[in-house]
Amino acid sequence: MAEGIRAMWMRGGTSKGGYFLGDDLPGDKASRDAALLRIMGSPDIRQIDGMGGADPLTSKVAVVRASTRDGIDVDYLFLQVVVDRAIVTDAQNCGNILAGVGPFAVERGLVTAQDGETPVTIYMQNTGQVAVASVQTPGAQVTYQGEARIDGVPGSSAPIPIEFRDTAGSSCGALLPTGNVIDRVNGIAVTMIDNGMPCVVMRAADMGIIGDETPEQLEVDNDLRERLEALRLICGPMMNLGDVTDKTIPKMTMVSAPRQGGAIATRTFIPHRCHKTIGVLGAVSVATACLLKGSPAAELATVGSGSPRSLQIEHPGGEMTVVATLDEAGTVASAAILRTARKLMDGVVFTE
Ligand code: NQM
Repeated sequence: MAEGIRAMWMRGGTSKGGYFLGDDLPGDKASRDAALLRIMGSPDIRQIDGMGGADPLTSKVAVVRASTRDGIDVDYLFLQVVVDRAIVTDAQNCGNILAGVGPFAVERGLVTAQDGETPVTIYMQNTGQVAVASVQTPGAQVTYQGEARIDGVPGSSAPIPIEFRDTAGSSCGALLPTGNVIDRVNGIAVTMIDNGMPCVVMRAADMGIIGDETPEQLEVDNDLRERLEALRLICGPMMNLGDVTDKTIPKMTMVSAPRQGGAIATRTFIPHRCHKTIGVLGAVSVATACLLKGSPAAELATVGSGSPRSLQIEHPGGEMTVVATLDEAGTVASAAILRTARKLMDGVVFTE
């Protein structure tokens, strides 16, 4: 019988996926990717022959190792396993799957738990940046139980606050890779921005939608999807991302005035399915766009004042609060968000 590969399945924030120790996966990239496609059941829109949930948000992988970097506990590589194509890509990061990395690192013995709370400093290999997650460890054991609630997940869990530093230009080399707060692409005013996740932010109204539609309503709008993809393929190279045909970035966020007392309302294509909520680093990038004077997002947003500042980014499942610390110039110097995670399965997965 085949031996299988050791894996933990976890919900991280509003996403779900497989968490692996680096040494438990095949060492060469081609064999690793072949194994992950097999494990998830890709390519197949139903992922019926694998662990993936037939949605980009549940077809995700974290590869974690003890770090040799100064001041860093673990290195985290995020891999998106595309549902309907034989693609495994490291071109994007994921702040939701990141939420499970701290507890996973403690559970696998890469970080020694303290009694109470254990900070885990994580180097995000996809973008070369650092995040610090605080894991609840009463009696030096990870607990997933608690009172923290995040929109998009039923019930409550132990809080995992995560702080991001220096995320500007994570993949594009600069916060505003074109140097402009606004560019016009195919007649649409867009902000191309990267504060942890490359995003193209535009007014929902300019794309012919209201901005309060459900993801399902937007996903059946083929004309909208085609126009978004045409924009994305032009914006990718302008954002220093090269040809993005086979990449899951940039994300396409359509914004409108807030409906629930937050900072802004969003609908995001990631990039071919509409997100049921919003990505973590996507929310940080959109919050940053709201603070850029003259941007389409800033015109619609309610941003308050002072620093640190809480910006509630509304999405189809509720809101995600980004706590932004601003520098003297009013740009975001660091950002924090609250996530939760849950261990679902610990065992082996098979590739035969
Ligand atoms: O932006 C989905 C998610 C994400 C990414 C996506 C994420 C982030 O919700 O940091 O978390 O945009 O593909 O997991």
